[in-house]
Amino acid sequence: MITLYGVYRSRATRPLWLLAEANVPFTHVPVIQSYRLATPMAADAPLNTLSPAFMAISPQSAVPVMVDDDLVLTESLAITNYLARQYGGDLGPQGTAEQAQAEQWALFGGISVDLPGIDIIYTYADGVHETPDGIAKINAAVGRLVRPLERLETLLGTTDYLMGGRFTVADIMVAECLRYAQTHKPLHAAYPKTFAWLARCQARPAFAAMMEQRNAEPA
Ligand SMILES: N[C@@H](CCC(=O)N[C@@H](CS)C(=O)NCC(=O)O)C(=O)O
Repeated sequence: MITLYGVYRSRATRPLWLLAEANVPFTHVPVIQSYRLATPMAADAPLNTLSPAFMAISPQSAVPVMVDDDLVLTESLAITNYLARQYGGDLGPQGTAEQAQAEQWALFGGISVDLPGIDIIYTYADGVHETPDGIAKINAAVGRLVRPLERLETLLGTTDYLMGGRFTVADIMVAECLRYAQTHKPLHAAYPKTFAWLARCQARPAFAAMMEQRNAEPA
């Protein structure tokens, strides 16, 4: 039985979207990030990333975490890949070459796309995107995205999806990493095929269902 720890307002969206696509039963434990609480160690604090009960499962003190029988996994993209391979049918890689490609897309998303996107989304969320510092931060993040987005733009000129000509775990992982940068609209005009692909992925009912749960959580 799968247990997924982590609120929807976290990188848990990656495995949560996959689970919704695959229609797999699981137990959801909405562990919240400690930094979002004034007193995470208070006796009446909700279960959070510093709670001893959670740290007993994952001393790294971050979400998401997945437990499936004896297997405990941290890292959202490793969890998503595992779930796809184990329970995802065609969403998962078919054969060795696709396994390697799925790993490649996980690393691509996690290393090249996720953190510049985080810089962008927090700059907007903090309301400083029009200040000189905010503009500089966004420009630096956009600069780090040039090579990965050019790569996606070239690929998506030849195929509708990242792997195997069909929607897969690779699309979920990279789309969720890119969602953070989506806030910055000039990127849409600069990389139209990439953002058309993102819109295609986000038009899926499982994405909408996942986002509905996310939006229902307090910000
Ligand atoms: N690379 C990790 C990052 C995990 C991570 O930073 N999670 C954040 C939420 S998205 C967290 O749990 N932070 C907890 C804290 O700082 O207290 C992954 O993708 O799983």
